[in-house]
Amino acid sequence: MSEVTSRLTTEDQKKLSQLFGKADLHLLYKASVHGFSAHSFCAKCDGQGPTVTVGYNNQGFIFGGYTSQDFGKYERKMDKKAFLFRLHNWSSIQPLHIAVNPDAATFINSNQGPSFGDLVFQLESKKIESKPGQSFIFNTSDLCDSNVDLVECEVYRVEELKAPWRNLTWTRNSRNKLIDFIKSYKPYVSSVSKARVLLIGPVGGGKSSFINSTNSVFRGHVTSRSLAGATNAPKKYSTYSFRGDEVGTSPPLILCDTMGLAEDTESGISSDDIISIIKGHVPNKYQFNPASPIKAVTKGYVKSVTVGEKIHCVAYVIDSSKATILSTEMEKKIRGIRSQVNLLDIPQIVLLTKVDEACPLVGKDVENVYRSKYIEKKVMEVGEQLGIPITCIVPVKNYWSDLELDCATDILILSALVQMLRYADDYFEDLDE
Ligand SMILES: Nc1nc2c(ncn2[C@@H]2O[C@H](COP(=O)(O)OP(=O)(O)O)[C@@H](O)[C@H]2O)c(=O)[nH]1
Ligand SMILES: [Mg+2]
Repeated sequence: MSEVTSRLTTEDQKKLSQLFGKADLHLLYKASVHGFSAHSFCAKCDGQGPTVTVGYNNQGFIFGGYTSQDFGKYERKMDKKAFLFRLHNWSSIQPLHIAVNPDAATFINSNQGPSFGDLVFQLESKKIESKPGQSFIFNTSDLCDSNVDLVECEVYRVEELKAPWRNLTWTRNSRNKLIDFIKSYKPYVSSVSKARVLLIGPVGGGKSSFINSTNSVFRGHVTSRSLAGATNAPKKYSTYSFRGDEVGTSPPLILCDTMGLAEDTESGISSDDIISIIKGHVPNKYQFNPASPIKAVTKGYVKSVTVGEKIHCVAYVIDSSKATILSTEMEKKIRGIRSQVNLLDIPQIVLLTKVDEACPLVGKDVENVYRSKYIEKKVMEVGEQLGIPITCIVPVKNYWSDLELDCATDILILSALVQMLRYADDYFEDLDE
């Protein structure tokens, strides 16, 4: 789909952003594109954190409300940070800011459209309903010259930066330290020369791109090795060793790429095949057949397996840019796999990809990743959905359109790799005991 463009001019955006301090706006919903309906609004805006709703009437008035709370069906919430506003098209006139009455609750309820208690956007009838006096003290004429007909309604996520919730140093020196860690890493078990990490996740999550990105960082320039973005997703099992100027001829890591997970039971890799990979029975280049998982009698099945051929860490690769990160079916599927992987005592982590797409502040500057409230929210969300501790979730931005390497992007990728090696070592230590 072509990108939906904001109706706010740059000047309007600047004025509106002033009302929040240091914040960026990310357009989630535009009624003229997504539909003047409560259903379309809910689909785009529920659970997105702080948002600002912007209404337009045919007299050129721009007005609306801010809430720091999630929108969610039939939910009533109190929000002391909520406010209403109006921007004026005369640049000399400051935006009007109407703070919430501190004694009154603001009820957020997306049943009909964005609601701020006294101001409700009735999307189906393209009107606002305004009954000032309870949560906010204002005159409808000040907001919109009492012209309640809506020609457009947009909802933006308000992206704010906070003190970093995880500390990373973004210098060349710290990048090089991560490289050094990888170069000097040796698996705890002497019979194993490389840690094997299996990447699992829904199609399009960024598995192949992560392998390409790793290869790029190790080589010192952007490369394209694994088939990223393949529309006809490969059904082959592929294992990747690396080499490169940065890490020498044999860095101690193998990344294993699988066919993606699908929501239904017929397509996508089966849980049985995943367990066979983890146990080391699946040969490189094996063609999966979702209808018939690999068995001991299947051609190529690896019968006697050494520790080095087994998987030592599993990484779930999940796209952070989707409004709902994991559907109920996908959550169930991954939880099912997780419980089997737990029984095998394999450490597991999550790579939360596409953070540049999920949060525009990170898109502008990758160093904002741990300062983005939105990314933190997504980390919590995925942690809760999969029952994985936050410490095991690493946000990454892959090299997907870039032509040149960038220090901050390298640091995120290398941090994820270091985390994998550390977890693999936990596995080796447990084996030794
Ligand atoms: N913006 C953004 N796009 C990404 C990122 N990683 C992957 N992509 C895109 O997402 C699509 C799917 O990625 P791919 O690696 O093929 O996913 P796979 O099916 O899990 O192997 C490709 O078009 C990539 O360009 C990322 O970190 N940021
Ligand atoms: Mg792929």
